[in-house]
Amino acid sequence: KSASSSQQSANNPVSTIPELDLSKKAFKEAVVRHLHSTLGTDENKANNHAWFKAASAAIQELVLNRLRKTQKSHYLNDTRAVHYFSAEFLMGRLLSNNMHNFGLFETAQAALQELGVDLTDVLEEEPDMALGNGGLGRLAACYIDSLATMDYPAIGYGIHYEYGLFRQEIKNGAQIERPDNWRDYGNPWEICRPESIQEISLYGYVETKYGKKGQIQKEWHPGAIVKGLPWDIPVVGYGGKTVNVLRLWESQASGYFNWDVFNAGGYVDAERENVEAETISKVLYPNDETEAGKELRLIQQYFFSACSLKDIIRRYKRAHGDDWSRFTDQVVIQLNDTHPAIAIPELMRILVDRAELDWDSAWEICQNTFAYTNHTLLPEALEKWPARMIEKVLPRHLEIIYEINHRFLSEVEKKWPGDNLMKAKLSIIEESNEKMVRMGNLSVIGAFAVNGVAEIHSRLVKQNLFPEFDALYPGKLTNVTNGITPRRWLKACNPLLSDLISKKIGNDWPLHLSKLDDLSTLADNKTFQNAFMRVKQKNKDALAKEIKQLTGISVDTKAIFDIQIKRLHEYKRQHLNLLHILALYRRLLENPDYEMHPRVFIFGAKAAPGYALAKTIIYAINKVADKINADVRVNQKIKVVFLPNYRVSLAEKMIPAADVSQQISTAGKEASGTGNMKLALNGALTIGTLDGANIEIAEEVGDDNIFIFGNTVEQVEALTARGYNPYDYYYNNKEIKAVLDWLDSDYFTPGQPGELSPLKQSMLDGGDPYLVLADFESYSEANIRLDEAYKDKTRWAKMAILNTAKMGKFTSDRSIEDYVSKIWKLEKCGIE
Ligand code: 4GP
Repeated sequence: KSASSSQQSANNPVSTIPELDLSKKAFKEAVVRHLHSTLGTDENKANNHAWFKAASAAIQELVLNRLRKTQKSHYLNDTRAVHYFSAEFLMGRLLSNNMHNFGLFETAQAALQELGVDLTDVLEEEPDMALGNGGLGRLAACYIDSLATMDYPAIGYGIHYEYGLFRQEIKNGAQIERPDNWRDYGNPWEICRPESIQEISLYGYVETKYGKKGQIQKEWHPGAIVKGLPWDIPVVGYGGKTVNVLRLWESQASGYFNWDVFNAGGYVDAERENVEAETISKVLYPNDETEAGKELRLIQQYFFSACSLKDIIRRYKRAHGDDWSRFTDQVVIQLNDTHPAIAIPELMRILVDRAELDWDSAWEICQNTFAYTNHTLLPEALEKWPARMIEKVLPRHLEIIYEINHRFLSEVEKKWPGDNLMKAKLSIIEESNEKMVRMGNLSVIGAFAVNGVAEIHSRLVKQNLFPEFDALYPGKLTNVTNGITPRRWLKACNPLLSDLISKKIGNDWPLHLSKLDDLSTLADNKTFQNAFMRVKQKNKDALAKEIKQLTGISVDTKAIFDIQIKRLHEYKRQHLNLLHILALYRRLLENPDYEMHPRVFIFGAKAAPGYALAKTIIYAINKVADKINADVRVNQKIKVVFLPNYRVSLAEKMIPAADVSQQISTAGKEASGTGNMKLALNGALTIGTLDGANIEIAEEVGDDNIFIFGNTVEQVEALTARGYNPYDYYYNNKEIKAVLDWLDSDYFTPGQPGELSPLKQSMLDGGDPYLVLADFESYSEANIRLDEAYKDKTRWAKMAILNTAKMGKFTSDRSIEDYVSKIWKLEKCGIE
């Protein structure tokens, strides 16, 4: 047995794969070899970044070895695979994750230590791969981890953005956006695959021709051709057996002359289009869940969808030639939201125009290929494109969309004869001032399965968003509750807790998360409670250091660490949290003996650059923080911290240290949430509304172990129907009035009164669209319950343990099994 095997700790699963059974010595040699011959430096000169590159290269050797074996096995077994189309993959860092998934983390740590290098410092050198905005992108990353872990043939398809989500700086309290140069010093994981370049077309016009049998044929004469260069990021499954791929497309000028434009005398224009090709994959659109409606974004969506489809078809044809009859046996495509929905008419175009299948056969293939996940009910977030824009960029696709719609509307006519209102509602085309193409409707019509992401969300998708589609296509709409990978979100990010858990219940919980339930029997055990809370304390100590370093703020690590981390959006109600902080502040000023356990309110959030009120909320949090943290009358009791540049790697440091998880969206607005799962898994107690996955978390942990407050979906609906008036709350609740009025003063923004007034206005004259004031009192009460609970250390420890113990349901492995059994119908393909 090699050295590494004998060193396996309780937390490190013994790899069953010989080539991964690397000894410390072998790993050391590999790192040094890469330091010398890949990086051209040596042990004496190397800085942490060089060590990071060398360590990554050493791991990548193993990764590529397993990747080759996986691909060979999938090829030989001619497997059915899921193709996960997503405009966003929020991957974070990969080195630590890959080490953990290979079971080599501790070996690597020891090896580097012998070389005089601290692995923790080395890991800090890796830039986050932030190719996503938030929930939907991080979900995609968790899902490809689980797919590889469970040996399912799968490939992620997306865009190789040159700049990921902006880097956030805070200057005088305000958010500043800086470019995210994540590849400035190269990326050790990605593999460029010029041999798999694809070309896609844009613009131009459609010619109608007549075939030999007099049939109508359409030919698209594109105005521009763009090259898609694939970059592959290996996705290592836990245990290291399967390594799948995330394939990201970079756009490049094709070098082809645009003859149509050239012939018309437009030489300059032809050149310009070549240059523009490169801008397609330049930046990730920072979403504020409102539709930007930018032509470039539509082109991005088409670009990666079309490249990916070509790639899939190339692979299919290699095995099956021109026989399309097996296509839907081999291929299922999951559309992660509507962003890749343009793939539906694109596949129709390929089948009808290129493969010359008749429409009905093509449509049958199409409808059995796609499945669609909806991630939000916010009406402003449901994508619509002006028909005129699609006509310009993708003239043939607009024709195809019209044809799909025409045939679809005759189905509607059959079901609801003569009902024109129904037709107008379900039509893919919205006949508004400007004709719009509704991508949601297109997705529901073109997919064989549609799912929401938590029970309540899927119910609302059926009841409120697509009720008629549910009647028309019974069984098509379904639920798959989101999940998170416990490898990244417990094992890797919280080693102390992982070790403790493994010592108690064995080390296979990362693969079988429901095993955590075995901890329930220890929830009352004093020794275990102490050990559990000691871990929490150490994690809080570590976060306190990080806070000090990032913001200069000192926090009391005996205080309650109360964390709200997520994109900044009014529906997520960071401002409800803030109003409550202001209320506490006032209570303490009025009564210095006001009873409360010291609490540190910690925020992390990026606001979309164009979302003014979200930026005002960030500014307000920082200004309130400045004031409170400097106010000796209260700062032993409350501190407020806004950690800049919230991202995956920062989340990994914050989550293990949380006592309290804030999940306080307006009921009915948060589709699921996944941060709620990560925090509870790490032993934080949720204060939350009956929204999204909070409801399912409450079911799992039990009402005694969560702090639920606020209006339910039904109450929100009733309140809105009655005519909600925020002024009722403003005038009837002195505390609400006082804290809102406070925002008008210059107390928090000395010399600049009114800077925070837009926030107050949004909750009064603005109509308080997310019912902050309606939930304030109930929220305040829930906070008092929470404070009470924290006083009783034994009770709190028990509740925290039970939160960790009861999170088994929320492993992304379970979500993937749900997708597989309900939608994808895949079989595992193990590698020898
Ligand atoms: C998010 C939802 O807001 C969140 O509730 C959900 O957990 C997540 O998707 C994954 O399903 N939506 C987005 C978006 O990220 O861009 O619409």
